[in-house]
Amino acid sequence: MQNNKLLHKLRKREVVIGPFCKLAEPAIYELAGLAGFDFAIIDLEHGPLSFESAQNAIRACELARISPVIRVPKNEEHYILRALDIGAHGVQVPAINTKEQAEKLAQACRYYPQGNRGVCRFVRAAEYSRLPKTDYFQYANANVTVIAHLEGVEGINNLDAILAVEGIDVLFIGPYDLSQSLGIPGKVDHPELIAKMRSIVEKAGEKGKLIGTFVETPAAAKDWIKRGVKYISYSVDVGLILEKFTSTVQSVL
Ligand code: 3PY
Ligand code: MG
Repeated sequence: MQNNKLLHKLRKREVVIGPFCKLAEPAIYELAGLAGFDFAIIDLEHGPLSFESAQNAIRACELARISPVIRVPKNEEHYILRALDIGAHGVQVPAINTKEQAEKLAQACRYYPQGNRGVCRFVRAAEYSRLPKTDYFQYANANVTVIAHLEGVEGINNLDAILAVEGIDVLFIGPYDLSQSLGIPGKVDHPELIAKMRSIVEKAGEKGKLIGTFVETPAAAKDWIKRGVKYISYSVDVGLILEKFTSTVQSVL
């Protein structure tokens, strides 16, 4: 695992920023690195990428010196171990609603004794078996970043229990799914949603837990950073390209 910029900065409690990415093209990840992002989230929940193309995206991230994170489709051991085996520096996992789901996630990301991640060292993350056997397992446990999405009313109702689970590095508020769960789908600026998000951020801050969320404007990013959010997922590769394409056309014609 090279250039783990994400973990390095989060351990110092510095703010990190990166986009969700739905494109498989390795140049996107090189561009993200050149732009100065800390990480890119390769989206296997909503994006069309396969694990094979995600592996190439990870290679591009490493060359570009940003941390590849994979958002897996769901909280399932098999997805998580494949994401980590191909070399993701972290996993981001949707819809964590209970303490038991959070524990299952934390354990799926780590080998014994912290967890029960399925074992194979003939994988990219272990340099295809070149890394010494015992060192690899310890190294992998110490260097993974586990990001749990809190994005439903059930999760908010269980917030205290979820915050107490060891091995969740970042609790990530998904405003879109949360808006749907609150019965106001897509209204991510709705005062009720913002109030809920602020109270999660405050509660997590009191417990010393790192918090992340998704933003689409610099103003929103700055506001959440001011409130203590450290993991800023800023928009989506395709959305950022569309925004720039559109403003370019509009500025010329
Ligand atoms: C959500 O908003 O639901 C996400 O998962 C991230 O944008
Ligand atoms: Mg979501």
